[in-house]
Amino acid sequence: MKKPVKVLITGAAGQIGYALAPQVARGAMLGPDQPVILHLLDIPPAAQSLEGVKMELIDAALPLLAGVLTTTDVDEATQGVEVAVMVGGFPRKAGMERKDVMAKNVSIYKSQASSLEKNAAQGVKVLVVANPANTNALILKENAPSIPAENITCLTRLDHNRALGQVAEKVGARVTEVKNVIIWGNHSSSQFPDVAHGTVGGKPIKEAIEDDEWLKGEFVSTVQQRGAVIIKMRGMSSALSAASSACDHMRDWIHGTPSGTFVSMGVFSDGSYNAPKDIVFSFPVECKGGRWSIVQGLQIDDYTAGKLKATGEELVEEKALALQ
Ligand code: NAX
Repeated sequence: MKKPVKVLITGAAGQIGYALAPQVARGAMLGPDQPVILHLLDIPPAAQSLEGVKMELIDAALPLLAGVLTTTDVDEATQGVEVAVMVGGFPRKAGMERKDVMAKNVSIYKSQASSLEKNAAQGVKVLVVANPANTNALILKENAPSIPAENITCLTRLDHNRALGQVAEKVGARVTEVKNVIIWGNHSSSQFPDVAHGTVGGKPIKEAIEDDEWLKGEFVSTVQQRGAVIIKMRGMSSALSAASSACDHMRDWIHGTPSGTFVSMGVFSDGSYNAPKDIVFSFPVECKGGRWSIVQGLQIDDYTAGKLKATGEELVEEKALALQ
């Protein structure tokens, strides 16, 4: 039996946490033979609910679950973790300015960054889910200088998976037949879902669909606005799909992407494809040996370049707001 891996989930009493914890404990993130010890963190008002989540995890008798720690103490939660999924954050409430929400999250991510830096296992891999995901990840990186920048990422895999799903639905294919879509930029409505390099059943998506108007119009806006539509339909934001995508993100990062397949991850920008440097930007990446690398050499037309510029500018603006 392998040694259990300690996995931190912050905001674990929330919607995504509730969906994510059992998926991790069933091996969806680290593999079907990898035991885990879950470190579940939330804030004091959610402490009782967090205990309830722990009780359910015990009741589910999950074979890979080697332990559950529930706590409202950040330093206890980050102790020895090899994987950290940062779901906790401050939501935007009615009447709140964007900069006020940002300030709240900056302060959360600063203190959690310091705690991870102090207590996490060397080589900890961090995935930020909480919004504004790219900028929270950037704040975390800035405040945990001893954690390598390449170990800090944010979730745009849900948007990527939404794009795969839309293409599959449109052509009536299984989602596994759709490959190499890209989400560029911010996990916000400025993101650009791009199918120019994607295939379905081995055929370029553009040839399989032959409807440029749909690909440039409805497809893009459906992926960009999907989160808002789910809120309208469910009365709550995406949780099942966010949790599932977080597992996909970490699994591919750790175990690798299949040869010739790339996925979208929010990673620290090196300026590839003219994206601004020193922000967390979603790129197409390949993963091997526990490391990601940005797929290079894709042809970018003027239309796409304009979309990348716009989402990059939004991220630069967010960064300025966060650093105020
Ligand atoms: P919930 O409000 O259900 O849960 C958030 C949890 O975080 C709560 O239990 C809260 O008590 C806790 N929390 C707040 N401050 C904390 C702190 N300082 N330390 C630890 N825990 C803290 O939200 P949920 O629906 O689970 O969404 C969580 C986050 O994911 C939100 O920021 C949301 O906007 C974001 N999302 C990001 C997505 C992505 O693709 N990157 C998609 C889904 C989701 O919208």
